[in-house]
Amino acid sequence: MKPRDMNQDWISTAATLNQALPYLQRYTDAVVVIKLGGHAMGSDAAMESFARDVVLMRQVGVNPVVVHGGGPMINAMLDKLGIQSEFVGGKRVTDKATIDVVEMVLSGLVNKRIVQAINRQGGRAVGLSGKDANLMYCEAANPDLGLVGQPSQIDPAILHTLFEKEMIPVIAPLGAGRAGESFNVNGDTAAGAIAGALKADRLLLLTDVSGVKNGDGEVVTELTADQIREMTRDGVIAGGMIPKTETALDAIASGVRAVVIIDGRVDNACLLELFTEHGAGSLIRP
Ligand code: X2W
Repeated sequence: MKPRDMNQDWISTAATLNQALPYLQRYTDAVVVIKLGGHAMGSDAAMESFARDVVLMRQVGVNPVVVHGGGPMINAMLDKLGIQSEFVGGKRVTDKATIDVVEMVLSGLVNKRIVQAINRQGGRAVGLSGKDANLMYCEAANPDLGLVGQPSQIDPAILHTLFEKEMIPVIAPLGAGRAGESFNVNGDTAAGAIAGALKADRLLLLTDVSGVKNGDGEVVTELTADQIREMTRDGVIAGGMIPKTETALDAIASGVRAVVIIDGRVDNACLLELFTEHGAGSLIRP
């Protein structure tokens, strides 16, 4: 039953919708690539909320693309199977036994969990990996890392086909090798390469930090690519933020209009960024 009393909550909900109009208009037909990391998909409630955000985007005419990770889920399965795993420079050293587990976990469990969550909210999500319709070919990133792939050729045609049908692509970061091998691609790297090939309007990197911080530890809401390079040179950007900002710079160099590093733990982080004046996290532009 609809509540009849016009309490403050409902009035502010209506006002929020009203104020969203220019943002909704701005993003009609926009391509928004969202990287959902394994750490950001903890509880079923968080997944449900994320799925609603994505379905809402699609409902108002945005073309969302979800590229996911799943590092913690891969770790759990490798543990169960007694397979040792190590990371070098933020990438998982991947041998033949490991890639089989990576593919099973990402393309199987994680991808289908996201697809199902979106479809339960009324969307039409389609699960893919980089292997489907030649979406992402890779080369070995570094011989020391084994089957870790660097995307070398992206064919986004399948994504445009899905956009035309108002379907939501959900992509597991595995790539095909020219010799028939499978490559494990870091989720951020895959999201950046796919966003670049689509010349996306936005790449949203959902993380578990509140954004890029300056020397005083405050989140910087807007940065240029040059500022990112300077802050990296000065050691202000360091550690786990470096792969994110590198992905952002690569994506911008290949034609993505802006990249946003946002805290995926905040409720409705994607909506806050796209459809409110407030924005969220750190916006990086050319
Ligand atoms: C990652 C792929 C999953 C991923 C891995 O094997 O863990 C490499 O490291 P998150 O949750 O986004 O970290 N691949 C090469 O990126 O997951």
